[in-house]
Amino acid sequence: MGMNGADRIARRLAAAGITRAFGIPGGEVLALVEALNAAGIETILTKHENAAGFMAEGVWHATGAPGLFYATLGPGVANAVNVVANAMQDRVPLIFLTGCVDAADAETYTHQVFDHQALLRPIVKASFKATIATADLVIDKALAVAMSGRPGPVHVDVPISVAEGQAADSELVISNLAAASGPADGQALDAARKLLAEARRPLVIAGVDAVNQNAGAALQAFCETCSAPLITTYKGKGLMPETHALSLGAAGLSPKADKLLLPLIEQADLIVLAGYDPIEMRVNWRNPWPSDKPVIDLVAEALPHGMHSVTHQFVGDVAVGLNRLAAGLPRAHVAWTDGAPARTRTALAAAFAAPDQWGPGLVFQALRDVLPTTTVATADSGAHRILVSQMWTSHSPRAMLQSSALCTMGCAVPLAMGYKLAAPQTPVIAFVGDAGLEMGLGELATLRDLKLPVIICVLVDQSLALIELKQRATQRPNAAVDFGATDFPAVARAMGGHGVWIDDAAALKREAHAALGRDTFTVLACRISRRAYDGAF
Ligand SMILES: Cc1ncc(C[n+]2csc(CCOP(=O)(O)OP(=O)(O)O)c2C)c(N)n1
Ligand SMILES: [Mg+2]
Repeated sequence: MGMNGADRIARRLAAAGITRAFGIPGGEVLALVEALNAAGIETILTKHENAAGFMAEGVWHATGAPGLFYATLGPGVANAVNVVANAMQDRVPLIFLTGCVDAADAETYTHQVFDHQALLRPIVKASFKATIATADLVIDKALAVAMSGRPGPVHVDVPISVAEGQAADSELVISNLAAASGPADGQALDAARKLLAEARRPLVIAGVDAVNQNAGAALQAFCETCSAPLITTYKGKGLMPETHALSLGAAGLSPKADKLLLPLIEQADLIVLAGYDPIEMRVNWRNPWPSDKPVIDLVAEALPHGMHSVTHQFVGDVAVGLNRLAAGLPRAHVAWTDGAPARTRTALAAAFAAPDQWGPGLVFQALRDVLPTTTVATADSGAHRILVSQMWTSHSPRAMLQSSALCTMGCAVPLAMGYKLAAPQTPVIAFVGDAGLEMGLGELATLRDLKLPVIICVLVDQSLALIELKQRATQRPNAAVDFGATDFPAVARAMGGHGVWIDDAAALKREAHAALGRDTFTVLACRISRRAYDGAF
């Protein structure tokens, strides 16, 4: 029996290590769904295409293979726009397969038909349309583009006649692009090494490129060799264990953290940017240092961001770059003899210590205390996310997943689901606001069907707390930010899980412990007051 285009597509995806695909089929992708399963890629039904994309991202974090999701033509594609934009901004390698009508039909048939590629092009690294001769070839190209340099989403539009038409494999198969290398010997590297050797107050800022290039171990060795304190972005949390004496935790969205960190940056006589991509950072991180500050920038790909100045840039592998930079360093490098980084670390710990009374701070602290250090947490978008990102101690990279560039709501639960599906032994908790959970509530049914014991901690304040804070801070009248109470425990039960109201830390710890041993999902509905985040971050 010959192979159709869908089979050739599926075979290439399976060869790349992909084992799961998420989405909602329509008639136009049925051949693809059949072929994916035949190739050993399990197709998982979700309730919304957007959540499908985030589940695919969760699988990527757990396995290292690019995420795969699909949508049918028209409304399916339109529903996925948010997660595609997220993958672009948040540097996630996602392959997005869509079904479409054949070109000749599109000239005369209009029902559900629009130009998928035109819609998606501004928010993908590349968009391909498969033809019968190139169905497997475009998949190899898509995989290479999605995973190379700074990862991101790639779209492949598959016309029905291509998916269903018979053809032989194309001869030409694109191999993966060459691995990134580090800075070459030469004047530029010598100059940077000299700067580092002479620095007495070096400081390192690391971000998502370092995570995607697995540069954590090299980063820690570099910081220790140079006695340099480390600030990460939210995506960079855990690149070095946040319990490490040189860790100053994460920054990006909290003015309170910035107030302690920016003065230390000012004192630094050298800044080393290790895979730091400022797309995660808010306005305090625009020009956070003067343009004559010595800055060595190790980055996966050049980024024309204009967010800050650098004096020495090296494009390539961040870990190799760090190793090569430090290789020139004399032993027993002495730095920060006045102990300023340690004082900043102490001040940060005090600023984000959980208060004694019940509220979001105590929720995050209590859960961090009882959940294993191997736990993977996800966070949605909102006030809860900023506080939990500042408070949550990450022990390893990719242990706190979130949308910190696009900052979309509705990501935390499906990210947690995808991760848990691919790493069933790992405890997984999603932190989400009440509005964010309501935005994606349908996926609780998917959790039920997949029998995934994910823990969902929802902060119930009947408020778009982050937006309400901004509204009040700008002296605007209260409007469109408050909403009513949802009985989340009842919803959880109705959708096949377990749910409980929580009003104190002791009950929270007890219920979190019980959730770890349950074989279905648990919603911990933490009831907090409106305006509970005032002054918290
Ligand atoms: C899809 C989307 N819509 C709107 C926003 C703007 N926004 C950012 S935070 C937020 C409030 C979210 O409320 P909730 O989920 O209850 O979290 P809280 O701030 O209360 O912790 C909103 C509306 C967004 N980031 N994403
Ligand atoms: Mg809320």
